[in-house]
Amino acid sequence: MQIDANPFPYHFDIAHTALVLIDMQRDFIEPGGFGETLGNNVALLEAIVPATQAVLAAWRQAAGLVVHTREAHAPDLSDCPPAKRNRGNPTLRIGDVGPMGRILVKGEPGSQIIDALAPVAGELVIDKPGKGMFYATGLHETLQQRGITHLLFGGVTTEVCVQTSMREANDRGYDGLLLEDCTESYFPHFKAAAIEMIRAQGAIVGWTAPSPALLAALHSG
Ligand code: TIU
Repeated sequence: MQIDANPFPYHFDIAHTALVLIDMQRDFIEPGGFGETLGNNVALLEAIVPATQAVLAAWRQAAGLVVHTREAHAPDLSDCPPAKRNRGNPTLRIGDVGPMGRILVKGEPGSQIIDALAPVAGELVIDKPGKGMFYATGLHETLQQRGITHLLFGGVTTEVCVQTSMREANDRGYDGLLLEDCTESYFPHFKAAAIEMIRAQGAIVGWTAPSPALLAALHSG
């Protein structure tokens, strides 16, 4: 299968490709979570939900593997480096109680994937303590066991957890493609810059494409 992508076409086989949705959890997308405690306007991120829903539905229809990640720490914060918790001057720190439960803690309401993109049986759900999806998660081994070589990315935020995960994936030998309208940042110019730097220099980190290009590939089979 081929996607009309930048900087050149992206070839993939559904059986060896996973759709990875990064951190589409309430903590980043709804008021009262981690994103807002950092001083961000979270409203911007909701705009990608319809396009991401359409991709998820089409990918499920095609029987492709789906991976959902959440940035979430153990309740005792043993996997949260003090440097991460103590940095800056947020209104609430990781582990503190906010309007959606404890900020960025596993099992709390804020750490749940938003309803519109809720995981279903058979999909992988990965809690990660870092920005990148491979750090301290065991995900590389799981994907290798399943024969996954290609990764299609969406999620938030583009230049933080999505870009870090794409770079980690690139160094591990995966061919990654970022779905441009299924990712967003609190800073639109950071999103634009991340997209440009990913696909520069002959896809130095990976490919990018608008989601209709993926849907067209799936429909033409
Ligand atoms: N702050 C910010 O842009 N992002 C994060 O802290 N985590 C993710 O990107 N998921």
